[in-house]
Amino acid sequence: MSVSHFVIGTAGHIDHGKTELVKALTGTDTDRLAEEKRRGISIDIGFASFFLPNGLEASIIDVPGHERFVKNMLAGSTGIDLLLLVVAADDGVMAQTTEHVAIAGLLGIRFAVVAITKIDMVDEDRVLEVQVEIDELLSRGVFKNAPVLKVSTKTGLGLEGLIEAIEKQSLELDERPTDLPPRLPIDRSFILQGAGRIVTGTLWSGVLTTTGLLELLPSGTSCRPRHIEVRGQKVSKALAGQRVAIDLTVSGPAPRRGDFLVTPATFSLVNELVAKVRVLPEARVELKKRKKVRLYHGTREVFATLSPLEPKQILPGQTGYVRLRLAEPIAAVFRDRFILRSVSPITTIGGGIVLEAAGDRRADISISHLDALADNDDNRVIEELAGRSQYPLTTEDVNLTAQIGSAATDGALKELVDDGRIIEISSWKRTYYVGPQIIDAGGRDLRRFISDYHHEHAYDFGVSKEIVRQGVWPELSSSQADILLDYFVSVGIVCLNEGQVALADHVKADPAATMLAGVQELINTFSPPKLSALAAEIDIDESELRSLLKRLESQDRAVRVRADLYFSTEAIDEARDRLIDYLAGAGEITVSRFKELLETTRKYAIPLIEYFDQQKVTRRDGDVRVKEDGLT
Ligand SMILES: Nc1nc2c(ncn2[C@@H]2O[C@H](COP(=O)(O)OP(=O)(O)O)[C@@H](O)[C@H]2O)c(=O)[nH]1
Ligand SMILES: [Mg+2]
Repeated sequence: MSVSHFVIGTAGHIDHGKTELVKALTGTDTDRLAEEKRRGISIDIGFASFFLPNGLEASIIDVPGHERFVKNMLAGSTGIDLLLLVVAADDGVMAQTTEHVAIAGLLGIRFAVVAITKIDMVDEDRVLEVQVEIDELLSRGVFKNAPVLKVSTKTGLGLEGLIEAIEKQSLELDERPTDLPPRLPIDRSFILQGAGRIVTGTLWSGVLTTTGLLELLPSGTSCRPRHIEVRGQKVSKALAGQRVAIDLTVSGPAPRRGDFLVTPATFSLVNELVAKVRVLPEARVELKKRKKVRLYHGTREVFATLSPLEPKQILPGQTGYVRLRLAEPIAAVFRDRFILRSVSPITTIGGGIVLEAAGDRRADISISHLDALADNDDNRVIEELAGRSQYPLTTEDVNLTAQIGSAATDGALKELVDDGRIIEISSWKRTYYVGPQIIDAGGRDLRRFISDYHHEHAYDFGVSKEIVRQGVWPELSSSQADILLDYFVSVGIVCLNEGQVALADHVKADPAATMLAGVQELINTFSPPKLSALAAEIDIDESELRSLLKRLESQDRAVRVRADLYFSTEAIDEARDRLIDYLAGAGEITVSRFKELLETTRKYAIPLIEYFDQQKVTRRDGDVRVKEDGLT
């Protein structure tokens, strides 16, 4: 895949010619601070636009090489696509050459071009020696195939070849995901006369536009973008992987380097990370319990306390899983990279990749879970994340938690569903994904819960959805529980009737069916017994009888005429027929005539005739009833 824009970051020891090389390539002097000009060294990061002959547009971030300014180098190196490693032919590989290469590897940068500078100052043998040093340095890591070019900014020798090599490498770069929410680590924040507050950074993911509000993290300050610029041009939107300058109206504390600019409510702050880390072979520390470290994430530095999970001690050159307790919250998500440095003296220890980013401490972390998350195979990661989620996830949820673009997520989910490794649930025209274990466990819990309920309330149809949610899935939102419930209805484990959930086989077997039929028979008369008598007759208590009657009513087999007075639907239909027939002939009817008509007593005739009034079959007119729609 190739890209339309990308970011190059310089790297290398102080005085090796990084800034001079950027100037030779772009015409821009990145040492913009007065102090930088006076001392002739780079202190902070500098920026230059770089238009390549093949039409590609790049931005160059020039970083300081001095040991004391590695912190600034880190702020500049986050989010770069291609490393421009500069090694001076006279000095050769030096301390910050090695350190910068290690940091770039840990930040997940995968492509590099190496420039041996100042070749005008040495003879050819020396250049060959330096080339050997570089090969040795890079042979261990991801940059082992990086092209090495010899240049002099003094004579201009080799610059064309360097540009060609950069063009060639750019064809290998991957587009950054634009279908994830935008996250911009701010590397500069300043007031521009006549404009206002400007922040800049390399957009990690997503698309930034001038519409809507943005949010600064960790402060939570809301702000409104007024203009966005990419390489000095006003744009309506900036894409992931671009250098961005934004003119912001901020209502609150001013943004600072280290802040993230995001869309509101898309990223949460976390206080704890579980991560896979690598300790550099040249680091002279080992990671042990409760080690205090400096953590660099995005453009931010925070203090953290690190404790290894596995192995218990991580030695130089080793990798392992650790838990990091952060002194201040950061907006980190799965797969974010970070660098670790010691507290004092400040040296680079190593770095890692975030596997779990949590607001609070998670107690139960299994190593096999971390192994799956640390895998480079997206399918395995998605299976682990979606499969272990306690609730059904949408494709967008999976995108976000896996930090993978939507096309890749869709493909992976389809394969996993086909293989039966993830279950697909459709509910209310949306599709959700959940792991087979969650479905198995959920099905078991649901069955047990409803079955217990059926035992205790044999004459109820089932149990209300709300009680099921609270009893089986107390930790889920009601819509999440509903999605699972819909699934169990669709696969025939439970049935749902007017908000009541019952086990499917319970409804089929209907253990109360005979009982129901019995009650129905007993009220199939114009003079049904009192509830207490009825209950005694079939040997159940009154509350059970009430549920049976309610059930009959819900099945249209009984009619409740008054509190505690039920007739079978058949009896009601018969009474209505007789009433209508009589009125058709006589035109009106008294209660006592109606009583005779049904061969019952006033005790039943009065509630029944009032029921028919209510049903608009009859209308009271003094002492008599007339047909509601008829004229006397
Ligand atoms: N002779 C010679 N001097 C160079 C070359 N590149 C850089 N320099 C000089 O080396 C010094 C350090 O360069 P600079 O770009 O500031 O180094 P940085 O610290 O890596 O940014 C400056 O005095 C440059 O003029 C080169 O190719 N040939
Ligand atoms: Mg410099």
